[in-house]
Amino acid sequence: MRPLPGDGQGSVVAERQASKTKPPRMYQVVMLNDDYTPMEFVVMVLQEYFKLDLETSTQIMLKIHHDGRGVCGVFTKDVAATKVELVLAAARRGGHPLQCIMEAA
Ligand code: TYC
Repeated sequence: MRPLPGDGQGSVVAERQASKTKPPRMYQVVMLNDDYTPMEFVVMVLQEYFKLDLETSTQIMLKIHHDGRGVCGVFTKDVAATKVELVLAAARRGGHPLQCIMEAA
């Protein structure tokens, strides 16, 4: 008779293997400064699309305003690409030149 698994006759227990799946590459979404987009709009975008609170959003907006660029968050590739698209679409709807890019983290 064929041995049943676990009956001690010919069944083999594989040792747990270390995971071979690497963590996904991450991407930071970066917003760039310009002279025309209102500060309030940038703060709204950070709250709405990056789920940041008012204080954090204001700090990031001011960092971008002073340094020329700032990181809004770090995400997997698809999520980062979607955030960039949503931000750019909202900016165009509002008639603002706001620029947003993604970079490998
Ligand atoms: N520099 C803009 C102003 O003075 C504000 C601004 C901040 C614009 C961040 C874009 O990503 C930006 N109205």
